[in-house]
Amino acid sequence: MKQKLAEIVKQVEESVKSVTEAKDIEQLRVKYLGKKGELTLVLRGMGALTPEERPLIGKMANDVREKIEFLINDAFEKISENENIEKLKKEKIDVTMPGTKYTLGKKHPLTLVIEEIENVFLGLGYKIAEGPEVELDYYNFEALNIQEGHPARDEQDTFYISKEVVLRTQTSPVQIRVMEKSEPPIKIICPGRVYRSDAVDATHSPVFHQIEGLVVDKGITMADLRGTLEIFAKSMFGQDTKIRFRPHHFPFTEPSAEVDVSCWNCHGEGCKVCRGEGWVEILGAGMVHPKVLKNCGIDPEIYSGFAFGLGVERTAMGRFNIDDLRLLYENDVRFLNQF
Ligand code: 2NL
Repeated sequence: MKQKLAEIVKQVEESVKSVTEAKDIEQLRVKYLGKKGELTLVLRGMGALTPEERPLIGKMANDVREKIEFLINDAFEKISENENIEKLKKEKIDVTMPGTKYTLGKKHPLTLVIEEIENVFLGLGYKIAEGPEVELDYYNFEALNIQEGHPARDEQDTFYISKEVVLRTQTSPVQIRVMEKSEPPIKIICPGRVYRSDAVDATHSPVFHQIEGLVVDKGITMADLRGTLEIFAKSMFGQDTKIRFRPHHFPFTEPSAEVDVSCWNCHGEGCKVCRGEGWVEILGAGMVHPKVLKNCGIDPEIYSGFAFGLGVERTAMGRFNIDDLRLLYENDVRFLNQF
């Protein structure tokens, strides 16, 4: 039996030398130490030993087990270390290789202008309101006192989905919806996409952006409108900016005005930006027409309000000195990266 045990140790010593893969080591472990392994078979024969021999052989068998375990574990460690080294060699990274270039996007100039304007009015306590781009003819025209037969309602100018449904031509319908649903005081601005049936050129696009503002409360006057637009113009174009009102006509305001700001480029001297005028038109505005208030269930005897509208593309073109509106839609990254 002693001899048998010694033989097993020798066999293991030989086997571990020739093994090259970790999985083969596991096979050796099963072969020698497993339930049906060689060592177990020898130990089964212990019953035939004399009581004197038994503890001696028992101790020997334990020593042999320890020895085999040591041999196998040692071989396993060496082999897996080698396998790791091989693996690392294969996965070696060349740190001198050029990396993957990630390009970080930027906000579109129209988004920049919209956010800047929103921030001015949020600072004045306004809320931002939004509404549908596909709108009922009633909200887009009728409620705004733009009557049947008005040129703005012509199919030449407006995209009609059906007789009663249009693509909104301004964001005023959002304001109508807010007035219908809420009680004054109302202080909102409505930014959004609007549509008009225009051919594309340097200053026209069938899809463009507008921001309208509306304030309705007791005792609102033209002076409030003027003060508000002055604060707005100064924060957008610089503290030395002046504004001026020119009489105009809109069906939804009375009185109405077109609003100019002193040229941000030449400060009134006259230049290319203002075409020698010293002033640049940026807004339309006025006191909300009493009929419009009435259409929304607001009593014009108690309340009054002002409203204004501005074109975002126009403002962006002025702000960033862009001479062709089409640049804003072509999305050439060489253009967009400049803002
Ligand atoms: C322009 C002119 C303007 C308004 C928009 C408005 C809205 C309601 C009632 C009354 Cl709900 N008015 N909006 C008022 C005056 C002018 O826009 O030239 N926009 C580019």
